[in-house]
Amino acid sequence: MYRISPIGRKSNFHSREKCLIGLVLVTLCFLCFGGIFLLPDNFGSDRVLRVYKHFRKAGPEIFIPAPPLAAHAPHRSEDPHFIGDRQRLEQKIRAELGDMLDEPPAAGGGEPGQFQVLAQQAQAPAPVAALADQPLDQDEGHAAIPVLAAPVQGDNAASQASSHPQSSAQQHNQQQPQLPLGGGGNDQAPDTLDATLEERRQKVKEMMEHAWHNYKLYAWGKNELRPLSQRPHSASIFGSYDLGATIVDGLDTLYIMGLEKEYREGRDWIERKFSLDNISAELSVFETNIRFVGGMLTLYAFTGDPLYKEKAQHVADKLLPAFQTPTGIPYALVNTKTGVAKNYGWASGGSSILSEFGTLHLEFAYLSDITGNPLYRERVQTIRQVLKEIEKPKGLYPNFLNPKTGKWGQLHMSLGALGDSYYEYLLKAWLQSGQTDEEAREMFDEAMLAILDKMVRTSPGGLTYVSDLKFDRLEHKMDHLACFSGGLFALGAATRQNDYTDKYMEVGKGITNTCHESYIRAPTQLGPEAFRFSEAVEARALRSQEKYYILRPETFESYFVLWRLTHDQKYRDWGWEAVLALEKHCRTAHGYCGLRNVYQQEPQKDDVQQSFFLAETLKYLYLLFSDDSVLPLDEWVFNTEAHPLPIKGANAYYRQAPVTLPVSNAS
Ligand code: DMJ
Repeated sequence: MYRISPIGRKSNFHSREKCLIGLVLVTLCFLCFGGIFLLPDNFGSDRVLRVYKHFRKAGPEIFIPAPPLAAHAPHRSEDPHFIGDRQRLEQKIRAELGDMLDEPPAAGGGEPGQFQVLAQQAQAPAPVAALADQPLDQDEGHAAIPVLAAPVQGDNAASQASSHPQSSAQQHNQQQPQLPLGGGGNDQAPDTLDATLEERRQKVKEMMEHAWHNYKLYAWGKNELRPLSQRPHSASIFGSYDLGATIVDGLDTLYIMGLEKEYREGRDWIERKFSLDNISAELSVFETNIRFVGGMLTLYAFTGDPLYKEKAQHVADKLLPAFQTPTGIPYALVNTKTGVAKNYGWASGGSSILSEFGTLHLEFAYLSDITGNPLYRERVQTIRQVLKEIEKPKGLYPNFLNPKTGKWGQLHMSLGALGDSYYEYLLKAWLQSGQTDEEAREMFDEAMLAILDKMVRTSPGGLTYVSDLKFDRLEHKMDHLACFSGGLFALGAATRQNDYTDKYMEVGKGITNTCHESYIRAPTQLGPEAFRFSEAVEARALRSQEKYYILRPETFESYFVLWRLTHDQKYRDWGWEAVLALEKHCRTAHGYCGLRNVYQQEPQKDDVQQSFFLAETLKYLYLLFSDDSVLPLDEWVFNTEAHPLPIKGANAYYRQAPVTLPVSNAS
C-alpha cells in the first residue's frame, strides 16, 4: 500500500528524497560532531590519534581552522595543534599586554633623559651573614657547588616572636626587626669597594628612579605607565581599575635600594588609596597574588608595618571565592564584588592553568603564618594534594587541569608559558619552610627529572634548552619565560647534595648560557619572547610574533642566582651588557618601553613600562651588583614576581604569629 504524501503524490519519490536528506544529515552530523573525537583533549588513545593523523594528511583545515591572522601565518607544514596552542598563548599575552601589540608605533622614541646619580645611601650591615663562604674551584673555571643548608630549627628570632602573642600594632610599636632601608649593603669597607661594581649598582638604582619618577608624573595610582604617550596603561589582568600596580609591585625594590622618599610616597598611597572594596573588578587570581599579595607580604617582612599584612590579607580574601570548585583547584579569574569566578574561554575546555593555580603556595602559606589563620595554607595544601595524587603522564604535568573534573586537559607541557612557576614553587615551598616541607622537594625532583629526560635537549651547536612537549612531540622552542629555569636548576643543585646535584647545576648553567646567547644573537643585545632550535637557527626567534621584548626579567634572574652560587664574573658581565642594552634601546625621556622586534637595529618601542620591570628586572640587576649579604639566599626566597619572602627558621624577619584556633577548638 502506498502512503499518500501531503500533496497527494505517490511516496516512491518521497523515499528517494528521504534517502537524500538522510545522507545529507549523516554528512552534516559527521562534520559537526566528528570533530569532537578529534579535538586535542581526546587524544588519550592511539586509535583516535591514528584517525586524526589520517585526516590530517587529507587536510587538517577541515577540522581545525587556519589561524585568522594572515600576517602571522605559520609555515604550512606545521602541526595545527601548535597553531591552536600558539593562538591561545597569543590571546593570553594579549590579555596581559592589552592593546600594546596592536598599537601603531608612537611618533618619536624620546631620548634618554638626563640622570642624576645619587650619593650612595648609608648602608647598614645586613642582619645576618651572607651565603656561607664557599670555596671556589677556580682551576676548573667554575665554583664548587655550595649547599645552602637548612636552618637550625628553633634558633631564631622568628620562633621567639611566635611564642609571645601580640597584636600587630603592638608588634610594630615594639620595634620588631626592620630591615635597614637600603636592604643592607656591601660588606667591604668603602675604600676597598670595587669602584666599577658600585657604579653599576648606582646606575641600576638611577634607572629605578627614572622609571618611578615618570610613573609618578604621568600615571600615579594607575596600573602602569605609557612612556611615549605619557599617560597611564592598564592590562586586563588588573581588571580595568586603578590599583596602583606599579606602586605595589615596585615598592620593595625602592626599599632595597634605599630610595626612602619614594618608598614613603608609595606607602602613603597604599594606606590612603589601595582597596578592593566597592569595586567590581575581574582580576587574575595568579597575577593579583604574585604582584599584590606577594608585594605586600615582602613589605611586611621588611618593615613589620601592620598596614602591609592587613592589605595582603584583604587582597587574598578577595581571591578566595575562586577556590570554590569541586576539586579546590581555583579558577583563573574572580570578580572582586560578586565573587563570581571563571576560567579563560581559550584554556582547554574550561581548564585552569598549571602555572597559575600552582603559583599561590608561597604567598598563601606565609600569609597563614603571619596572620595565624590556617585557612590560606589549607587552600594551597588542597591544590598540592590534587597534584600529588593525580596520575602524571610520563611523570610530567600538563599545563591544563579541569577544576570541576580534576582531569588534565591538553597534554601540553612547558617550563615556559602556562607551566613555568609551578615548578618554581615546588622548590621554593620547600626552601621557604626551612627545608622541612619534604613533600614539595620530592615533587620538585620527580618533576625535574622527568623534564630532564623528556624535554631538556642540546642543540648541534652545544646549547642546552628546554623544549615544549605536545602530545609526545617536542617543539624545539623555548620561551623567554623559561629562562628563569637556569636559576631554578642551580638553586635545586645548591640546596641538596644527591645524585642529581651535578646534573642540575650543569643544566642550570647551560640554560642560562643559552638565554644569554639568545640576547647576544640579536643586534639590540636583548632577547626575544621565544627562540627556536632547528637545522637553520639556534637561539633565535623565527616568527614575527615572537621577536618582541617586553622588559622581562627571567634571564637576569638566572644571572643573579648563578652569580650568587658560583661567583663566576661572567654573570655580572652579562648583566652589565643587559643594562647597556636597556639604556640604549628601551630608555626614553619618560620611562622604559619594550621593543617590538629585537632583531632591528632601531626597533620600535611598545609604549608600556611593565610593573614587573620595577619589581623584577631592576631588582635582579641591582642585586647582581650587590654584595651577597643583601638578601642572602639562605634567608630569603623570591616569589615569582621577585618579591623576597623570609625563610622559616632562618630569618629574623619571618614574623610568625600565633595560630588562631577556631572557637570550638580554642577552649
Ligand atoms: C612576571 O609577572 C612573573 O615573573 C611571572 O611568573 C611570569 N612572568 C612575568 C614577567 O615576565
